[in-house]
Amino acid sequence: MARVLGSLLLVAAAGAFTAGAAPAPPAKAGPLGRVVPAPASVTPGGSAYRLTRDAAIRVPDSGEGRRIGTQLADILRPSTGYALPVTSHGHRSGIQLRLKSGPFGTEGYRLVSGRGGVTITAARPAGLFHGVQTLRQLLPAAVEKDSVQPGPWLVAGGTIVDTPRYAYRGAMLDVSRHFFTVEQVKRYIDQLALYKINQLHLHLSDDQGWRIAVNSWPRLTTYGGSTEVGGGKGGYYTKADYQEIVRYAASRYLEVVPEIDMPGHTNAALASYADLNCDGVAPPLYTGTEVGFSSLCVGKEITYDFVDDVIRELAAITPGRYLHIGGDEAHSTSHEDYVGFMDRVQPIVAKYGKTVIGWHQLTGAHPAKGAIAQYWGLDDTDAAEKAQVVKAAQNGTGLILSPADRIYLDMKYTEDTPLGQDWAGLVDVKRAYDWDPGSYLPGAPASAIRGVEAPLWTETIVTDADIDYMAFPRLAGAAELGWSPAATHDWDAYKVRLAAQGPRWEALGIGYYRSPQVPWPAK
Ligand code: NGO
Repeated sequence: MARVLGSLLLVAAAGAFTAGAAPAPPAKAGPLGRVVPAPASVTPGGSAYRLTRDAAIRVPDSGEGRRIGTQLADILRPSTGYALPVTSHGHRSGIQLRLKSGPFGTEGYRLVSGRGGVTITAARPAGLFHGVQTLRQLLPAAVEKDSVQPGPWLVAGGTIVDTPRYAYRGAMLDVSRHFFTVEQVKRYIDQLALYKINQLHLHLSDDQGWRIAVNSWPRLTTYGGSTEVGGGKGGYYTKADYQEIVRYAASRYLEVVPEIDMPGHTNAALASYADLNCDGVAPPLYTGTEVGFSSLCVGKEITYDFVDDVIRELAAITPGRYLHIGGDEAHSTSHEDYVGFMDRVQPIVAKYGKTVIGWHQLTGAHPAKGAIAQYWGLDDTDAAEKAQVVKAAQNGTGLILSPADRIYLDMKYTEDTPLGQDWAGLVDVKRAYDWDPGSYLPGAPASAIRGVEAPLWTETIVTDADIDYMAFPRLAGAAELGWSPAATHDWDAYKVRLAAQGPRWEALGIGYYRSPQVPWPAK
């Protein structure tokens, strides 16, 4: 009784009590370090901060700092019901975002919380943005809801100083096997941003569909984009659509990495243009899920005209540094042809100002200077194949780690998982988290490891709910592997921080998999 009364008094004090509202939780802030990905350094201490009705969000005059403050206000206003003016003037207490040179790098930040307010300081806007994501997680999960909640809105006292372990922290969405609209991609971007993922790799072409408009080859989309796995209507992005995704991603500090998979995984292109086929005959569109049966015609000059046009047009609408050229499972291309094709295509990417990323089979050809290989093997991949990747890394090729039996979000969690595949085995939540990118490929120099990426292939994934279920909670583990120092790695501590994300996902409408490995709070 005393506790209930205490809660009611606190709710009244917070000024948000409405008749009939559920009793507020006890007024205690969650621990300062209860954040995913784990911050580099957490020093709890001092009084908690209570966000109140009269608080302001103080921001720098600069455009980006102000925009980040406005994004924060947009998250906090509906659930708190507070006005939270975003201002560069005055001294009202509350949340302050500061851009100031300091040892934060491009993405790091410092967050100080105490009785008088919360201050996030960063050298660059990306750092402020990431600090804001940390602040969201320090506030109660109900802050994510879109209707007024009782509060109280407490942030534990202390200091977080944070900076990422890896510069490349990616997630891939396969929009070819099933097409996802701009709105669906934006929804995923919002989810990724909360976990400080900074690269969105879009798998834009495959056997089942070509998803990006290329003006010089219009049938790629009008015909090649007209279906998907299972025979649905598919779809594609106009250039304006794609640019809208790029813009939205950039506003959340994600860089878009577009992929055109070649020379294999190209049936949609081959079906659209007979000339691209060695025999001059266009195959039918394909809506199955087999891999490895298609290849661009490596010996024909028109193939390189095609590749040049596609890369030129795509590079022109891609502000990011990278262009992914696939290169996996070219089972219908001889080794010699594969090497020759990659030798010709990589310089085209460079000509249009981009850095090559390829699946790790690229290391079996001649990776261009500065190229990055994306490793998607398994723990027990053949030693010779791993050695080839390690050797390339020793010779300067960068690596992105996406081991399929750890981080492929399309793998089933258990035998009973209704969606997904199991060719790489079952990937439960612990398995997805419990590995170290730094030592995963022994012999690869630490400087070669650019980071990690969690691909979501969509042979069996159709809806937002499907994405949610496969990505959450495993995506959070991938984000932590990319961001947090190796010293923080500990499954037992992680699963407690992860469990605290469950109510946040519920508040955000994310239908996650309630893995029995994680001590979720009762719903
Ligand atoms: C493989 C294959 C993809 C599949 C995926 C399914 C890579 C790099 N190529 O990963 O075409 O969609 O598995 O898990």
